[in-house]
Amino acid sequence: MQHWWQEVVVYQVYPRSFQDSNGDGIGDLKGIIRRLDYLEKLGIGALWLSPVYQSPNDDNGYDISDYRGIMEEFGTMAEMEQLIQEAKKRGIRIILDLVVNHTSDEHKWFVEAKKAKDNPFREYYIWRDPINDSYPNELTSIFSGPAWQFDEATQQYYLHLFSKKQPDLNWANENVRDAIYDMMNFWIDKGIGGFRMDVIDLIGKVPDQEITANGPKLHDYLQEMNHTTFGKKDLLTVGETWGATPELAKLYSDPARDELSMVFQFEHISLDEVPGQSKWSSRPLQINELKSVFSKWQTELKNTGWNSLFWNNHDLPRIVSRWGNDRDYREKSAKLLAILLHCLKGTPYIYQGEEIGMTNHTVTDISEVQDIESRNMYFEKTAEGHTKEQLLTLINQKGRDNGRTPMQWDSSPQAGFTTGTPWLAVVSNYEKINVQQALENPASLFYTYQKLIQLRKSSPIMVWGDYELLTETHEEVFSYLRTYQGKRWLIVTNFSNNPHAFTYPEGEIGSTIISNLTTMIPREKTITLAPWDAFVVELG
Ligand code: TEU
Ligand code: CA
Repeated sequence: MQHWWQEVVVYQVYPRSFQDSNGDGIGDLKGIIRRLDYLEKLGIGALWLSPVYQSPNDDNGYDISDYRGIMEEFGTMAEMEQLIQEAKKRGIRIILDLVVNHTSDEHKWFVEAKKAKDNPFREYYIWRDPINDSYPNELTSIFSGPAWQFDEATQQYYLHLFSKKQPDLNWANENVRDAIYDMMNFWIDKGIGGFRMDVIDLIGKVPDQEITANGPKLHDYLQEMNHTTFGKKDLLTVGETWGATPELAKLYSDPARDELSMVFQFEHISLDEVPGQSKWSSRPLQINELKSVFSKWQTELKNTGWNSLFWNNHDLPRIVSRWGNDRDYREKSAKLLAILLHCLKGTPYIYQGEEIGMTNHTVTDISEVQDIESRNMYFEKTAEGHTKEQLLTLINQKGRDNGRTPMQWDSSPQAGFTTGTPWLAVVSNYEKINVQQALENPASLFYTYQKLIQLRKSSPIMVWGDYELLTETHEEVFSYLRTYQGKRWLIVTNFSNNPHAFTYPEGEIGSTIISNLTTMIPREKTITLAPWDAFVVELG
């Protein structure tokens, strides 16, 4: 069976940074509604909204205090409903961010739970007695430090795998699961198109055995969720699963198992980290490793399950600054990255600003950093003796604020994002890199993305074709075939600053489907690819 979510491109909006409508420096729902025509022009079929629920913003909305209320800074429930309707008119479905591994410590469940050991909500969370006057075990928080926080009043620790203002829910408790399914149905009834599920691989945790990801009950819970909520509705459901292997991804996305549409796997994303070390470690990307990771996922999920395709999200540095060349070949390398990713098999995701080639930004002092993960790392490592310069270099490379700077709409002050003072500084290159100039230039990156999205609508081969890696290439040339019903597409990319020779495989070279070259595609048997060349041709 074919599903709508296999044929669309999804666009992620980080509401805080997309478009401010009232000058308070914070993006909001009205701002998003105002920009729907732009998204329609791009051609997307779904919009993943990072959390818009009520939240004290310890982790920018990923700490939810009321799942059925809208954050005041973002707007009202009426505006949320309007967004769903206005998007629908433009063929865009709204995908909500489902953050149910944890709540905010200001959620009424936790406020109750904290009151007493015998409070009816106590077991909504994970409480343990101290052991030898200290932490129950060695579990650590993804945002630095121990994962256990002591509560003086009741003399127990609660678990928080993220910040201490994000206590983990106890999924082993049936009441928790029922309350969450109810909440999901509340949103489904409002006409949303699906859910992106935050760190969903953690909900089956067994804290006493120090098991966090991929716990024994994880898939039971997802099947129960599927049957109780979205199962019969053909919604898009995508799980965020940092530790997924293809084997695990098949468990999640095999339609016969009634779980999710697909997951975000992060194997490619970790390729410039030192194996076994944290996200802050780094080493150069090897294109050959990227080829093998993508090829493995394409091949393994060929018959069972479905891939998601992405370079960016609100937790990651900008791809053009990370693996492209934002200094000498910004637009060209960004076009290569777009063509390479969108021609793979799976559902592509674009993160706001990626379509105009927005870049990382540089800070010179920790006071400029908003992201809790970066800040906690900075203060922890400072205490361990690392220098300010060392730590800011890491934050400039990998810090999450890189992806969260305000959307660059035009060359007016604050890039057209706000008339006030933005909550996070606009990147200084906004006069050159912005939506307005991208729309005025027919050769811009924006139109490469628009064309890739149009092609997906007109070419079944792009959605359904089989993938085959061409291995007889240079280690910096990534080239592959897609084949479908007797048709073949050849994708050729020179993922480097160096020229490389490329020899066409057997077959007649047909028309050009898309390219980032300013000239015609050379058609001799062996050609020289210039740095960052990328093109797709039909192959007879
Ligand atoms: O991210 C999960 C997660 O593990 C990230 O914290 C990740 O390790 C890190 O950001 C990489 O830089 C999700 C959300 O996407 C993130 O924004 C939230 O902070 C986190 O869950 C907690 O809800
Ligand atoms: Ca605002």
